[in-house]
Amino acid sequence: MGATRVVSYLSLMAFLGCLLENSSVAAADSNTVNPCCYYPCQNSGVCVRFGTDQYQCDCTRTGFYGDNCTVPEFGSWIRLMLKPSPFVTHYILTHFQWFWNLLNNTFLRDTVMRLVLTIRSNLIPSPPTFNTKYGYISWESYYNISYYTRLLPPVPEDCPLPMGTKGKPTLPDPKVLAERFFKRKKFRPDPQGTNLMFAFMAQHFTHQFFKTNHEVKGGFTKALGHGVDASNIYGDTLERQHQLRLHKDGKLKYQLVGSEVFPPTVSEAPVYMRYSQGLPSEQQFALGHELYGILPGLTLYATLWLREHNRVCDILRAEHPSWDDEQLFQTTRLIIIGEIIKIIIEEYVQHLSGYFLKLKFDPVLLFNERFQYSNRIALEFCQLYHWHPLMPDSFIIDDEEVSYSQFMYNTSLLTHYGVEKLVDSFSRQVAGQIGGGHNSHETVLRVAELTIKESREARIQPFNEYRKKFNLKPYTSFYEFTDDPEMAKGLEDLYGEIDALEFYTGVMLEKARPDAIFGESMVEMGAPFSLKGLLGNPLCSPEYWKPSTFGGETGFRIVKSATLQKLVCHNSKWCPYVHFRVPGKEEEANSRKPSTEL
Ligand code: SCL
Repeated sequence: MGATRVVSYLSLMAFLGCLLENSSVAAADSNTVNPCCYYPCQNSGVCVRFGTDQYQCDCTRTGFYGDNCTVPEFGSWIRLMLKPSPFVTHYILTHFQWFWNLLNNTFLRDTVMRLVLTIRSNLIPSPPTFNTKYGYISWESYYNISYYTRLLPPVPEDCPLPMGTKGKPTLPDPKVLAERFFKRKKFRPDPQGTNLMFAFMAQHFTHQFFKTNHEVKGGFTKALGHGVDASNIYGDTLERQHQLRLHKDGKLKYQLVGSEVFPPTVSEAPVYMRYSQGLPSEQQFALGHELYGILPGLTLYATLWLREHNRVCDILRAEHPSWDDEQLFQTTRLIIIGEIIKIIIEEYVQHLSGYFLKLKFDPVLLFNERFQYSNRIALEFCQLYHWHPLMPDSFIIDDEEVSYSQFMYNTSLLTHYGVEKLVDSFSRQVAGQIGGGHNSHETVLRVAELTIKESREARIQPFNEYRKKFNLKPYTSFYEFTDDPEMAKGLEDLYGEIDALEFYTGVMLEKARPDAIFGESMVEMGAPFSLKGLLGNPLCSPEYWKPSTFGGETGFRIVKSATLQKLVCHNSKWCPYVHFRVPGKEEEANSRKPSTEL
């Protein structure tokens, strides 16, 4: 540890005196401020308070030393000199298509992919560290997986100001923030061409590991798998899983509507589902996740994965006639989890990143690297993934406009149009740009407000502290943060200082990169959590990643060759236009003809 350092607070005392008159400060009764409220430790050094007015920064293995871990060791100095900025790296990865087209066909694709995975994952502490109750390493924080973990400890309770020592004594009203900066004026389509098929995948996929327990305060989750476990398909408890299972041939229960397979009703599979009051159980779909009846887009994905599960069961049973229901079910579940990871990396993240590097899902890439095969979902990841600006003004289904009130809780839309037409419609409709503000539809605006409220209860550190944690330069002004001067002025009035800007407000309102879906911070902070979660899955470990885990080469091949298009077209009567982006001009011309082939 560096030398103990006493901080001088003369100017702060005067400042505090004036605050205390306003009586909104819960500071220690002595006139000392917890020095860790200043976030003095840089470069991921850990702040430990000593006495009342002293602190030490633990700079161990940060590559830096000095009282505040600000002095680079020789190796770090070299690395800092050579390392390109996130701006440059992102620029290279999203330009020079001719270069990437060449590189993607060589062994260098593996090399660059390995770099992307290791550099990103190394930003995520593993084993996990803090949580909402414990701002220091503790056994409870490690052991109690009911908590979301935290990358940065909470703002200490005894700080003079809500964000530590910067900003105003009270934070802006979340409702005011939502109305003034989040609310949509005119729909702004995503410049990357993201569609509703992507938006519903985002929601369907992430809700398996983001399941905040709202019955209790303190940053708890109900999703104890902490990653890609397909609990949104199979239920988050064993009891729910057993209700959803057919207990024959490994399959899930289903119902036939006409001649087509759909999820069973709640009367057939009695599980709790949230539907409008009074909706009879014969009309409720029974799904892995209790909320997936709310939007037909989620029920659509639930239907696709159910059909895929039962399809894989048939394939496995043909090769393993001796296997019992349990083994067929368990092995199929692993194949489904593998398919999800494959599709998310090679299509979903591929699309989101805008990279010309062809992303590759190949766990073998990491077998010679230091990498922990475990994952703990972080509260910050959950916060930043509230991407409600994706939602459009209304839904265009089979060329008909459907309003939110007609769309939400609609249980007949899916069976009426069928999987094919819904996939086709969602794939053709552009989603909203996530970053830059002013793009949240009224129907979902309250979510922004609630997310900000949650972040305050959890005492999440300022946006700029997270910028530093992810090796980004902290912003020095609101005018650098956004190129919308009205927003910069408004935020400055409300927050007082850029160092007091909150995390969620920061990632959502930051200026988007040119022609991109969101800003630098969302990518640089989201991608590490995302990739660590995908590759940290036990399926990707050397012990699991082999044919026998998936019932042999056939199952292994299904995982290694999964695509979104196969997910849809192996489980539908005809093959619609299916992608995570809206069709271009050529695709438009070709894709209007329905096809039955892949
Ligand atoms: C990304 C993500 C999840 C959330 C936010 C951003 C992202 C790469 C290359 N990922 O996956 O941009 O890109 O990981």
